[in-house]
Amino acid sequence: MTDFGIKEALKQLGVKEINNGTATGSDNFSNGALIESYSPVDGKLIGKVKATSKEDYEKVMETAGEAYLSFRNMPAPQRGEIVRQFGNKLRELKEPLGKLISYEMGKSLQEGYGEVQEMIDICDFAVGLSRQLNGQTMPSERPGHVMREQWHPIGVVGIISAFNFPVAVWAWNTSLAWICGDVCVWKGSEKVPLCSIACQNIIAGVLKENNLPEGISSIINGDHTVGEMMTKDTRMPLVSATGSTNMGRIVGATVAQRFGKSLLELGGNNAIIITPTADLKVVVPGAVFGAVGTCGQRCTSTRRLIIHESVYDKVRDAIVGAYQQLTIGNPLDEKNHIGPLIDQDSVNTYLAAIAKAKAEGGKMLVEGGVLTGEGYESGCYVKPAIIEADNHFEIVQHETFAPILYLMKYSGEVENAILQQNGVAQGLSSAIMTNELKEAEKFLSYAGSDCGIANVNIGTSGAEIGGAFGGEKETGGGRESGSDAWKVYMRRQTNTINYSDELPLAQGIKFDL
Ligand code: UN1
Repeated sequence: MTDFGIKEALKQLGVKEINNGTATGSDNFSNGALIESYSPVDGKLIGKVKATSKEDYEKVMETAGEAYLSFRNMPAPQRGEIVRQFGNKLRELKEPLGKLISYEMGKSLQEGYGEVQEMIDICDFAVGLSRQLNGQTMPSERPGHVMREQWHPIGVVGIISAFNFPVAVWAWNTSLAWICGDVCVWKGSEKVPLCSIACQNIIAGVLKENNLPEGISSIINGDHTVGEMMTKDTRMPLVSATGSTNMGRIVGATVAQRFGKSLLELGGNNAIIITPTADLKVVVPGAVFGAVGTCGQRCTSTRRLIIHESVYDKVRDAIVGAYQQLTIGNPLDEKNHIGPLIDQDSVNTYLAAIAKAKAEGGKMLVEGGVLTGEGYESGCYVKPAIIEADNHFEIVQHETFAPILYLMKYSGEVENAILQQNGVAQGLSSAIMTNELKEAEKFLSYAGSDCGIANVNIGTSGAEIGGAFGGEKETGGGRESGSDAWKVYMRRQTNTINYSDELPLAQGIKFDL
């Protein structure tokens, strides 16, 4: 049987059978237990990674701290040049890295390549930005005075990322942090540790070629105990964490306790509102890709369709029809639309959610279930399900990281749909399908969607790099990647400079000596 070039890809990326999971550039050290990485694609062991012990972590933080002291001296456009080279290496290695992502995480090969493309795009974005870390100047109320603000690097940035985007989310953070003059310590998900190893090998090569300290980029590996070392560490002024709301609640609280900053990108419960004038040609691919892409394991995955009652039957039938075309199987085989869920726990969560939705009165429109037989030996392949449900069902209020789509109706005006769309605890992504200008603008207004991302006539997932990415409410409030997200990786300093011979006080205060 073909291995779809996986062996060759691992070789090209320098991923071995046993890897040091604690690394700062060329200096690898790890004393912790071995983490085994099994592919959800075929259930086979891909490789092992040594977890990070407390002593390993201390070494990483020392190396990172030292690297920071020299890296912050490098002019920002020169740091941009390093990120440019990193982006070029990613272009060269797009194929093997995309394959590894697909094999270790289980997303389709196209999406694996897409993820590497997101890394390349953020590198390009960061290179341009490295000449635009601009502060403002302000007129002073005092004669002979100037006021300005400057943006300085913040220090050692901690990055915690999730299994579903094993590499892109790291790149969103790290490429901006680097051009800002920070150094990064990355804990990827212990479900996809080899993707982290591959990325670390790539950046370590670039740093070495440029004679730069290895501590500019480090990885650490392990479970939440390693995450805890980061959240409690006062040497880490910023922790950027992507993952579940439960994880974010703990990270946010722990980091806040020591007055650190956190950037949280947590769960979503994303809906598409489908109005009477919606164009089915756009609705069907938008909703179906949103719901089943990455096997429903994106934080931006479409979980709910809120459909106007006048078009409900037509939209439901079109979507149910499209589900019949979906092929589920090895994601490295490009004829398949959908790969497996990440692991057995995830399959159990999926099954429990379907059972709960049924128990709450949901009606199955497309039955789910676990696939068995040839090609499905890993036990992680499931059928995407569609359930007619009510927004207030407890299970609908909850983010289930699996391909389960809930359909619900609204009647009357778009405001009623917006109410349902906003009627969940999460606030990441949202969309409206309409050809009515007024409806679209209402949805985008202050009285419209309460999400960080609000789209018109496209789905909820697949955001581009240029925009700030993140959401409100239980999604955590952080913004990454585009727009002015760079500011979170820097500290702001306000300067007032007196070039006169007097010392007038602000607010006209007199203080004569
Ligand atoms: C995530 O699922 O954590 O908008 C990130 C999207 C992708 C990123 C998703 N660009 O779907």
